[in-house]
Amino acid sequence: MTQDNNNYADVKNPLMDVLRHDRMPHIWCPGCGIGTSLNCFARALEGCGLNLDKVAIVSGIGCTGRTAGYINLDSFHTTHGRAIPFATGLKLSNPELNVVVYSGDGDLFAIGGNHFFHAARRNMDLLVICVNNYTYGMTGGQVAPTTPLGPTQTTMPYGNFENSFNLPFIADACGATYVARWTAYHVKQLAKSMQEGLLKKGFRFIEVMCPCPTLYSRRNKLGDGVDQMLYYKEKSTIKNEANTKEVELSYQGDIIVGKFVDRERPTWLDSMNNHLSKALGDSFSPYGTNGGNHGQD
Ligand SMILES: Cc1ncc(C[n+]2csc(CCOP(=O)(O)OP(=O)(O)O)c2C)c(N)n1
Ligand code: SF4
Repeated sequence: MTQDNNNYADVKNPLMDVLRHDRMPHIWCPGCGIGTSLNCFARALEGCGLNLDKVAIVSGIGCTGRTAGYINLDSFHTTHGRAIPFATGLKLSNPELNVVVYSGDGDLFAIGGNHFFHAARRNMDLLVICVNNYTYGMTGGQVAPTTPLGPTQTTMPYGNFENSFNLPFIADACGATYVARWTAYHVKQLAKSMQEGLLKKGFRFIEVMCPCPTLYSRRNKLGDGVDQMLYYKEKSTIKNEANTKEVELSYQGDIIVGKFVDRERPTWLDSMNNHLSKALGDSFSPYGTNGGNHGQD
């Protein structure tokens, strides 16, 4: 290292081992929060102690969907809205894998909403990380199921009049074992939460609020990525164990962040094995029980 001469050319980015250098530069706009969220995820991977050969990441389509291509894990960039069913197949065909779904709010809750509900209901053993930037970034800023009442979008030129989803409440009501929300401002808490999510079993959900300065903020005259970070800083309150019914978001309103749910439920595979062992006795061989060590050696 030659730091004395202020020459940092030889300094290795500490997260480079977790990223695919050959895929850089990335496609994200200046001030976009997706990269910040991915930095937190890379830190969580580095610190979690899992064998990364047994961790896989699955994304749908969208700006957030590009994450799968930039992270140095076995990664899959699937079709729009289908990250969860793809990840379910991956987990069930190789239960030793720790499978992470990383995608946008449009991908996971519009076209992919049905898959989200059922995977959570079944307690499929997946960590789902949703970047919520309130919009369909990649396709030009159409209204999303998370867009709050009020702001304009390309498909809502006079302001959005549709009610939006409260994502932690949906995840909680459908039975997720872990539910948290952070913003791109809360990098330490987010990285810790992602690490907890990686190490827990069952259907785990983390919402990450991120600025989309190019489409959402510019269209609504909210400034750039830094202005949105200031908004997150000033309007967020940490409230662990908050009632998820009460964490609804509104346009530039207060934001409740924290770990809202942390509970135990048998995963889909555990339930199937228990049920069929009881029903069929010795003629049934439980399937995938070493998936219990969940990405550890
Ligand atoms: C079946 C199908 N329908 C629609 C599209 C177009 N499409 C691609 S990305 C996207 C929206 C992505 O929004 P979001 O998931 O919020 O991700 P962001 O780009 O904001 O990160 C849409 C509608 C598609 N690729 N495939
Ligand atoms: S369009 Fe929005 S979400 Fe997509 S990379 Fe740019 S800032 Fe990020």
